[in-house]
Amino acid sequence: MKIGIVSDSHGDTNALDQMLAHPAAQDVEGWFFAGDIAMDAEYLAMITQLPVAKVAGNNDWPYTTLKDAIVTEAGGHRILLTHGHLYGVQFSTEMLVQVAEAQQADIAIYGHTHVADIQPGGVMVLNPGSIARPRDASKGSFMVADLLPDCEPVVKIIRI
Ligand SMILES: [Mn+2]
Repeated sequence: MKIGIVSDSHGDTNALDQMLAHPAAQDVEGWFFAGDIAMDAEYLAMITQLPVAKVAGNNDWPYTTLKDAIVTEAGGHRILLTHGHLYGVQFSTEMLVQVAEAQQADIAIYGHTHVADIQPGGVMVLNPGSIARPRDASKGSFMVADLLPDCEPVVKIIRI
């Protein structure tokens, strides 16, 4: 199963449109949105008509009913999705990994830092960066990941 991962669009639906027009996004079967801002996840769901897993970011507070973290299954994997600000991701992903392990998740997706990140391991840690306000390059980024049961996910960072 191919999933798309995006975060921190901060209301920039043009950036989301650019992402959706990218060749790498064409065969995505479902999206993971790691927060900031919640309305953009709804936009994504409306435009794509695909399932969108979503959580609240720090900029969504207090105007959202979304959860801070969810665990969901896709492609034979168990995935923790969170914005990450509550787990101190700007300093370290250690707590994020601990929370994922406690939930028997083998993938942890976060956002908030606006810096794309892939850390292989018992819990694979993924941050798609920011599609709209990148801090690690001039162009925004998102990810696509191929998920097959009992296989290490194949993850790509895509710049728009
Ligand atoms: Mn944030």
